[in-house]
Amino acid sequence: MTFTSDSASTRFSGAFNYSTSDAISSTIAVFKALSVDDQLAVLWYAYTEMGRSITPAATGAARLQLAEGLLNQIKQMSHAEQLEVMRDLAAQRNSAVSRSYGILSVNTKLAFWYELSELMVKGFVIPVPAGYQLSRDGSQVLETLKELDFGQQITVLRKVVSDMGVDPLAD
Ligand code: 45D
Repeated sequence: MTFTSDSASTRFSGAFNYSTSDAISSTIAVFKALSVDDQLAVLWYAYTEMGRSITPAATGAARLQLAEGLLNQIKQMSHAEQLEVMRDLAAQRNSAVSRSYGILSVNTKLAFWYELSELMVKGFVIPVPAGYQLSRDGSQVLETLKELDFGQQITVLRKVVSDMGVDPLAD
């Protein structure tokens, strides 16, 4: 079998596309294998890195209205309860908050996490402890995420936040 320059370039671009989508899917897979705490910490660090590129306008006020009740509820909770709620979401544990979250659209789920981060910055939500140590896999996920472009980062984030919580309408 011979290879023309044409097929070589096809193979090259195929490999390139593969490695891009591979970076995305492996980042998602490694993220999902992290401990619940590391998942929350990576999300938080991702937000601190991306914060400037996500404009409040882009997240859409209308979208947030759907999550507003949930966010207000969380705002009223003690720090310990807030942490528990977030751990329940990441662990897909069946709780009232996980079920309310589960019916949101994917973009509203992203907007929800974005807003939680804003509430953290404003001091309404428990902060990540200053000395928190990510596992090696956690740091790896974060580094890979930083190297992706914005659209690819969104793809990863959409997938991980859409899997969180519990879909009360599923089976
Ligand atoms: O004690 O609608 C630990 C666009 C350790 C446009 C902890 C968009 C133990 C369309 C567990 C760490 C696509 C731009 C404590 C939307 C311990 C549109 C605490 C995108 C205390 C929405 C951990 C929006 C804690 C995007 C408190 C990209 C962790 C939004 C908290 C991205 C983590 C939002 C939080 C992101 C993370 C939000 C709140 C990445 C939030 C991340």
